[in-house]
Amino acid sequence: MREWEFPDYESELPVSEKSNPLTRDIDRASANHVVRLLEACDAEIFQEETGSPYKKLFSDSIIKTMMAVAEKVADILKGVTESLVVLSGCGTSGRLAFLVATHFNRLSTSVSRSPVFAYLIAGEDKALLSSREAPEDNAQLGMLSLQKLCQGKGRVLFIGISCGLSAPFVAGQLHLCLQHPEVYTPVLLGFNPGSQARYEPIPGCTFTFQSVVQQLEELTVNQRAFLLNPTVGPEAITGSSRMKGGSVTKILLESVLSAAHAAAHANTHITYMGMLERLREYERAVAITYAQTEVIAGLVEAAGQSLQCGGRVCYLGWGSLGAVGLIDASECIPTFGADYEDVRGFISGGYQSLGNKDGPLTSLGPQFSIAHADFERLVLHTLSERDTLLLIYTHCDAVGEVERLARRVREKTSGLHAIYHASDASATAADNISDLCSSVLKIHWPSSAGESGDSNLRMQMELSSKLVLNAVSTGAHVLKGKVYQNHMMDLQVTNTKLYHRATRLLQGLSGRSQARCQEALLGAVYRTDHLTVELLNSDLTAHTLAASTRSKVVPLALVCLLIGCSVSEAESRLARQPVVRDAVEACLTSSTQP
Ligand code: S6P
Repeated sequence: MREWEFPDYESELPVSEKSNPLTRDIDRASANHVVRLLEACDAEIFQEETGSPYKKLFSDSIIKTMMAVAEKVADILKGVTESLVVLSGCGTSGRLAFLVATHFNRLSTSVSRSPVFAYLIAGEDKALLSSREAPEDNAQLGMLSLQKLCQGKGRVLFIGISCGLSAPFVAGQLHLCLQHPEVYTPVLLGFNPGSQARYEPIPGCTFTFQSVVQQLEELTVNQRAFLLNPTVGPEAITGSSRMKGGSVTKILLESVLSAAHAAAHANTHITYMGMLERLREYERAVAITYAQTEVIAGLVEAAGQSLQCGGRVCYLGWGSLGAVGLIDASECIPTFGADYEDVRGFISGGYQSLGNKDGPLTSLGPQFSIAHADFERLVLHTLSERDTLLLIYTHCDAVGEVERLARRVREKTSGLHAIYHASDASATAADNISDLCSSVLKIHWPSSAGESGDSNLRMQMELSSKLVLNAVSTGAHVLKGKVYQNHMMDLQVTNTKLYHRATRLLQGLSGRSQARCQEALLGAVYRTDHLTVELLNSDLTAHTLAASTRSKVVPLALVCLLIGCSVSEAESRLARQPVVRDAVEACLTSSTQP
């Protein structure tokens, strides 16, 4: 058994919020070591069940549930009109819902079938590209958006994704499904045991996530609801479910939907061995990716240097790999308190290639300019040697266009790198581009990879790119000192989950009571040493809303707690020591000295 699997290891926390013993010292690791630690954490995804108290990805019950859900999807694909498969979630979970739904709609269209997949994300399409953490708390919004989407539909298979079994937005939608079983069949996807689902009351609702899960569990007996919740171990950076949680979400959804697609359109059967093989393909994709640890570490190092000296990291991706880049970049804002310009994604063809349902969002502001043309117009002329640029493409993309852009970037900076996916046959095709780059992560996919078709190979390349980019953006922020031990110190406190996580972090580091830590947190949110009774009594939503306009809330609160100083004194201390990890360490040392 792993240390975190013992019942007394951080026993009050669900697995998704525990800190991973493997990465306790990740804040002190070199780029190379960071990548090896991430590899070790990702390996837990495929850990066998033997000896563990938890259900795992390869557990019999998980494979069988995947098969049963695939059968339901196949029925819908086989052509009942007025039916829909809805994938929904918040933050990364919603972004992956988008990525997967879009992929499978394109696949349906390619075999002349109508698209039946739809996605919902809390905060709508804006949230695909930017941080929108507050709507996650809104169960009513979840219900309304599902109701609106499914108006007039006779049958809906609803797949709600919440890695931590915690998002009220998704709980509301599952609740709606349970109220209308004649239309909806609910599926819940997440990575905690049902007993660890969030039990906190949801304002204005009679249900909690936990009560919804209990109802779902009862219905699983007759296959009127499904629960897909293998445990994959705590995240490398505590609570950062964009990492393992996001990867497993992608693996599970794609395995189920591709089995369903093959059953509906190629007359294959959904079998136990077939499902197992799909999962094994992803396990091999992860191994193929991490076989290149050294090169990935080089990218982490380069990106880390850029962030440390005030430079930027830009991902220039093609096709769905561009979308993977946009997603990774958008997550740095809430996770590390980053600015949108620190890590930024661009996709060839812009919104047309992204395929989001609301179309172009460019008018919403500069961070919504996502096309390569925008990059050339707005960013290219500002590049310098401080910046790191990553080209992300495959042998199937417009290699001539990749070369053209590479040449333009190279005129400005030598910080150009490439992530290039190639099948055996085309492995040497891109040498002109390699010559322009400081380093090339060339991932060769054996012809056996994606045996079941181009679509599967593409999805594996996406996962592989996700792992590399997660390593780059996480590793770069670790090197920048944004992580203390394996905790994100500068997280945004913009919803209740993050508020509670921040309070726990403050308790753990300062040893003060929950009430005292909440006071310090609120002091930092409102930048005051004198919290009024009115402020203390206002509800959490008001606090998380106020926090959305503030930076460095958690580090400030911690300094106040450890030093016993005023908020403004803490602000000047942090200004003197901008590396958050060093500031925290300095305060911890001085607070333990007599
Ligand atoms: C996590 C990411 C968040 C989560 C979101 C949904 O790294 O920044 O945006 O995806 O909070 O979490 P969950 O547990 O409902 O999937």
